[in-house]
Amino acid sequence: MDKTYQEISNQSKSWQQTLDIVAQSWSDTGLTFDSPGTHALFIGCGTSLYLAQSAARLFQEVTGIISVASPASEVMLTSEAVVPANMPVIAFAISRSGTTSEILMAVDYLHRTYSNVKTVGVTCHSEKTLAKLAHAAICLDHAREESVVMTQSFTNMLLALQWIAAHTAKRTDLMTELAQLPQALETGMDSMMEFATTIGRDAGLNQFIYLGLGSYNGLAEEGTLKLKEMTQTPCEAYNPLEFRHGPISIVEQGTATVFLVSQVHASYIRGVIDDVKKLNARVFVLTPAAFVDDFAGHAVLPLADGFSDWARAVLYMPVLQFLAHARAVELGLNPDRPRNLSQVVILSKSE
Ligand code: F1P
Repeated sequence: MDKTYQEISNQSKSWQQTLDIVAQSWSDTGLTFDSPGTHALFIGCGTSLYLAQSAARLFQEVTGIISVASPASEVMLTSEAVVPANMPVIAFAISRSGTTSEILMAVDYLHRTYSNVKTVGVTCHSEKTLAKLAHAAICLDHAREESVVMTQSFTNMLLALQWIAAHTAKRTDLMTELAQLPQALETGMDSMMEFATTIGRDAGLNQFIYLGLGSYNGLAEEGTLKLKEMTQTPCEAYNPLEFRHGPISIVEQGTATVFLVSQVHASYIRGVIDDVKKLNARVFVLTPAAFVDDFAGHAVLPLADGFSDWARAVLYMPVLQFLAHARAVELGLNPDRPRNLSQVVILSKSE
């Protein structure tokens, strides 16, 4: 069995490990959002940027703290447009490897340029540069991968940031929900794998559109990145309501549309589903089990009930990861060796 598959399948275990250590890790940073006006900044590259985008939405949603996501490169190249200048900022610098050039350059730039910014490395490699360079670090070494593509590291780092958000907001109800996610994943894993494998093996599908709104948009983007990395399949991610505003032109026979449905937006998303169906798109819906009947006639994967949209976010990801993996295997590709990629992008001195 390839490493990628093992790492996707390991997530209920690694989520539990993250939940076991995150309270202590956050407390050890000594940081809080208690000072009035403190802003949150989330930065990363590639998968870690999509993570930053979801995390910023999730963070602001429950804390009310202004939260911005940015590619790490823009922190140093267009810093005035990204970094709040006159208020305290906690900047979460996300990088599985802790060695990506742009993230290290961004943290170094923040330290040299902004005395109002405290940096927190979020990483799966405590021994690498980021954890030492940043003012503080959240290290999830148990969630690192041997394979190139990021799967469990994405969900674990997101889960840790969600826990910090819920803790900051003093939302014990959400912390309780997060604590139930490993079991929900364990219970749902087989059906997720089966659903994803059926789609991934379908030779009639030639392009994929992932649709997610708000914090789910970063998840949709990350889903497409898995497909690109492992299979080089044409794919794009959109906010479902944005999809009608032009991009819907690309729908044709053989287009798979995969909807990450949140409970509160379900009625809006149903309208988009009707529209793409009329254009002969294939429709796949991931939704809490209680809403399955609302999507009768489509291929639906019921996700665990009993979670708010906010807490359920990471539960969508293993499905999209399994889908990319299944398609890679179907196409005869090795998921552990994606084309043109290595685990880390390190820029040469002149770049
Ligand atoms: C970020 C990243 C990965 C991508 C590739 C290169 O890594 O862009 O998302 O899959 O392997 O690196 P990191 O900064 O999170 O280690």
